[in-house]
Amino acid sequence: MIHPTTRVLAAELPGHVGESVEISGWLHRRRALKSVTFLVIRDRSGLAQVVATGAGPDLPEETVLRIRGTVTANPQAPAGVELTSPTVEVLSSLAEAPPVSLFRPTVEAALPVILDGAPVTLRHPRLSALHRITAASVGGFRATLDGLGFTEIQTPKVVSSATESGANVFALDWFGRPAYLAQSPQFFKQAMVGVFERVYETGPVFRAEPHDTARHLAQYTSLDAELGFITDHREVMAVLREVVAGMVASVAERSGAAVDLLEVKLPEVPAEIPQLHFAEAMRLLGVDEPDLAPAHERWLSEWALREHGSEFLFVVGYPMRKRPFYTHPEPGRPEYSNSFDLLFRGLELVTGGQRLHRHEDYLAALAARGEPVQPYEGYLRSFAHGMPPHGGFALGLERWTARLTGTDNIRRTTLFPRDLHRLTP
Ligand code: AMO
Repeated sequence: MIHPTTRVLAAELPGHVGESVEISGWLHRRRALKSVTFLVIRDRSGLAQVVATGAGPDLPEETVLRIRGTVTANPQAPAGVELTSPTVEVLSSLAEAPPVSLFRPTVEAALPVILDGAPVTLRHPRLSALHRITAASVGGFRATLDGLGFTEIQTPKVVSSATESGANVFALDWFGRPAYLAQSPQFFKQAMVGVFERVYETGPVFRAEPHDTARHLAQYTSLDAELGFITDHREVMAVLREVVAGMVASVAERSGAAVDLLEVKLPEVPAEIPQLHFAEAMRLLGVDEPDLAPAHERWLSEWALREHGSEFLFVVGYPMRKRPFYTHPEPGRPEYSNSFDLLFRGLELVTGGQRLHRHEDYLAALAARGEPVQPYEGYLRSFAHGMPPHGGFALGLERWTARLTGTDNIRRTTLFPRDLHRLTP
């Protein structure tokens, strides 16, 4: 038998004025004045003020408490109510003090202190707010694609061949056989187009990138989608536009308090996101390179804002030689591809495009790159058995929340980052 909880959340207190209620949470802040003691209690909904007469219980901040008291209106209290005449029960006392003062409005500690202490430091409302926004974003990603007839899938994270390139894979021993941590669900999501037509996945991917930058992790969360029966990459871009708009709407709806706390300026997603061909981008930048450098991405984002009033920009038609072998070439200009990146506030957020879909095209593409067919046999079966023209994209979740919230380093939008130096906590 499940007993109905008698617990009232901090945010629900204004609806209970005059009643005796029970709240539970962490002691966020204790302030003893001459004749009264204020206890601020933090739960998943927010903060509640409790007023005890006299010295009140002398407990350290972060003690876990259950408190019974009377909900009393007080215009000076946060949300206009406070709990008076409290009885306080300790549910859990502390073995150690937190590494940062969680009650201060902002966390001034250096990034490594925050990351090392993640189980505690993330309790700070400003730090947990970032992750509430992430959760709302994933909710929006799912809801949008569910609405467009996509099926959610889960695919293996241990694989037998590299998906994106031979470099940057973590090798491991799988019962005596070589195996790798998956760099992306690319092959599986394509194969599942052959089953479901439209699929998506949210999950971890692994890149053995030795870069020590503010935008690279060795494990990140990839929001992937793939759809069949497209004409070309432009249909994929149209779906992506809907997905991004759905994510922004979900963030506003499901994590409004976090958005307000962090004073996040949510972007407008234009009905049609402006786009620029890679060749044109090179001309504007006055360079001739096979790929965009981070400084180029920043410049192009500023250009899109200036010229089109958009914080998003599609760069399409990247050179084939910089894209993976499954990429579909641009008809009539085979040195370019039917691929795109979506830039958001100065950073590459999404990569996607149209894929090859004919078996013989895959065999030719692998041969042209001097790659053996054998490691890709499982993948190539989909194409041997008939696949529609298809394409898809992958959005880096930690980058998304970082750009959305103006956060300087994607380690701050990752609960437990894994990078060149970091394997704990
Ligand atoms: P790509 O390798 O460009 O494409 O990755 C897609 C998106 O993932 C994010 N990203 C990263 N985020 C954090 N740390 C990293 N090391 C990192 N690397 C990439 C970026 C990037 O835009 N299979 C293709 C996608 C597709 O075509 O569907 C792929 O994985 O936001």
